[in-house]
Amino acid sequence: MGRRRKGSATPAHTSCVSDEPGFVPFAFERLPEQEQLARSHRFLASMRTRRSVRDFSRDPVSWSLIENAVAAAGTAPSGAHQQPWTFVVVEDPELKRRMRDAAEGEERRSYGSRMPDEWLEALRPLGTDWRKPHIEDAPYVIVVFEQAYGLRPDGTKAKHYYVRESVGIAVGLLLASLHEAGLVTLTHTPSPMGFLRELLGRPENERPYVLIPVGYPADRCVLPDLERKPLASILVRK
Ligand code: IYR
Repeated sequence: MGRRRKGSATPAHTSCVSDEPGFVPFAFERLPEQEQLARSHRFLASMRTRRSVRDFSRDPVSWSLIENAVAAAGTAPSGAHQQPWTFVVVEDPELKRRMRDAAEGEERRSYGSRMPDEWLEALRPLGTDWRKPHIEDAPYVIVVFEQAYGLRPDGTKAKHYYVRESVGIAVGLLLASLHEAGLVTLTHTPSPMGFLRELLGRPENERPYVLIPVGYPADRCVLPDLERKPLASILVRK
C-alpha cells in the first residue's frame, strides 16, 4: 500500500515488473469488455439466488466441494497477509449432536430471557427460535475460527491485525463458493458460542467466528419472503 522505492517519488506498483527481492511479476490477463460484462452479470444473477436456509436435507455432499470452498476462502486478503483463520469441518454425527445440544442450550436461554424484546422483534420475520436441527441434519457443519493472535513454534504470541475484517471477507468467499457449487448454507452464530472451542479441541488463540451448516435444502424447505435493498439505496456514486 503506497509502497515507494527508496529515493524515488514513483510508487513501486505503477510497474508490474520488479527485480526487487521478495517480489514477482504479476501475470494478469486483461479481459475484453464484453467478457467482463458477461462474467459480472452471470455472477450477480447467481448471487441473487443465494438464500440462508434453515431446513436441511440429510443428503450427502461431495467432500471435494467443501475442500474447494475452504481453499477459495483461504484466498481472501488478510491483515499483513496473516491469514488468521481455521475452518473446522464437522461431519461426525456424534460431534454434530453435541454441538446441537450445546447450541440449543445457549439459544434456549437467549430466546427465553437474554435477548431484549427489540432483538426478538427484529428476528420475527426470519421465524427463528431456539431449535437448531440444521446442526445435525446438514451433512457438513463448517465452524470458522478466528486466530486472535498467532502462536510461534516457541510458544510466544504474534500480534494479528484486522482479524475480524479478514475472517469476514474469507467467510464471504466461502459462502459464494458453496453457493456456486449448488449448495445451501446458513450463517449461524449461536450466542454465546465459546463452547465450540472446547468441543472441537481448538487452541487458546482461536475464537469461534461463525458456524455454517452446508448441504441441500429439505424437500419441505420454506424461506422468509424477504427483499434485498435496491441498488439505488446501497450504492453512492460521487
Ligand atoms: N443466535 C440466534 C439469534 C439470531 C440472531 C440474529 I442477529 C439472526 O440474524 C438470526 C438469529 C439464532 O441463531 O437463532
